[in-house]
Amino acid sequence: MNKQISRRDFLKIAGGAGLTVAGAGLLPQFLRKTLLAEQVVEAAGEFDLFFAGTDGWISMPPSPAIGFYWPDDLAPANFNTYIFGFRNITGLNSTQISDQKMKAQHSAPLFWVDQYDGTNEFRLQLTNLGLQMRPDLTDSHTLHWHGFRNVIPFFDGEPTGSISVPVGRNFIYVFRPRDPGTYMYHCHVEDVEHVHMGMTGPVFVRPLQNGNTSLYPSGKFAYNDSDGSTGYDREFAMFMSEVWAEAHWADSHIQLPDWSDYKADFSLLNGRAYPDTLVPNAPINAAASINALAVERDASGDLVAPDGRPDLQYQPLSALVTCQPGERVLLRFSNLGFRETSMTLAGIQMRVIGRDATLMRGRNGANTSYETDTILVGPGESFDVIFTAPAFSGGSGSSGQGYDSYVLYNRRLTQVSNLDDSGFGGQRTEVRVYPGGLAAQQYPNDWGM
Ligand SMILES: [Cu+2]
Repeated sequence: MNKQISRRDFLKIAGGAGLTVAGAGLLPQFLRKTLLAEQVVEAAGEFDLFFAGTDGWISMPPSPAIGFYWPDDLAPANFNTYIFGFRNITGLNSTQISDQKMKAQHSAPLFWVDQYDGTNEFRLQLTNLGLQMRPDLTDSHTLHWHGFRNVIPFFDGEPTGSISVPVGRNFIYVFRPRDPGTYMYHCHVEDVEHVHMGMTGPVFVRPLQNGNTSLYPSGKFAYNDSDGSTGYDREFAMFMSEVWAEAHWADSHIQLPDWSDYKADFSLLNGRAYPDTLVPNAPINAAASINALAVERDASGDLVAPDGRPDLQYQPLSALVTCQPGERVLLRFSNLGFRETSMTLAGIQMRVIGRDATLMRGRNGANTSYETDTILVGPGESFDVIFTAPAFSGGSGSSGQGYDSYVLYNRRLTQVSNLDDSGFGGQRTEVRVYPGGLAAQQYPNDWGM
């Protein structure tokens, strides 16, 4: 059987079932035939992406030790911070998949989907590889698409209102994304812990308007704007998260953190703290990056590290922005840390064209976008900003490096320095304007070189 259950059918059935409660004894069988998890899975059929939840190790930049919590004394060579996280295991065989235990990445894999056009449901299968450092925990995982407005509870991922994925099981989430924009996703099981431990990442919904080269030459848009105002040449995810060293140590040492003591030690952009934010992406297979950033994998299915940086093997996504004069650059900010961020792009005005996956337009169509150099992004919020790359000045301050450099950083001292007295760390990166020579972007956060 491969009959698809549409959202409308589901509501009709659920409503109908409710009406029959007082009536004939049809209800149990009726529910059994329509609402069992296995049958929805069966109805879902093939998947577009296959993710795994597991645990693993990442690396924060060297800084003074944080009590006895960090660097973590259980960390394998090259790493210092324990995480829970996701991996993209699409295309791996079953042996390779089980070999990805304790090889989670942070931030979680960047993926994107096309707006629903009536036919293109998006299916993401999730499996649970368990937590290798925590044999005492049998936590399930889910994939919750934060801010998504039209999800039926079954696929929402909030574990008390829908199902979750136990160790060793698979589940296919089915989406019909109707609202373009920048979202974030996370595991919703034990969510303070699983979110903070790293099961968080960015996801974009691409508008139906994409491909319309008469509105903007690239044919790439953030929203269905009808006038080309959200057209862009390059796009970059700016995903924000945090590491509280004590909580990560507690999870690797089978202790319980007290979340009311929360005090983040590291603030991250795309899973990295400055200056690692400037390190290139891990090698990307551009041709395979159809629905997700396809980080190159070795024969065992493990991630290939950025060149010369084995410590960043499980932090594949760069936060450096590269562009050429006159190009429109879309920055997709989202925040799943637990604190508000204050992101400033020094020397370039940004135009806020979307917030929380909503085009900046009033109900009467009025344009409510605005220019600023600073945005305040609360936990769970997203901002879409576009700036036009300024003329190449020949390098005031760039000392012959061949590009102009503009700093993009969090104005909050604790979140930009990580309180390391070297001044390094935190949510800081650069926008580099090259005079020319960059290739067109093939995937988000592609440097074009
Ligand atoms: Cu989880």
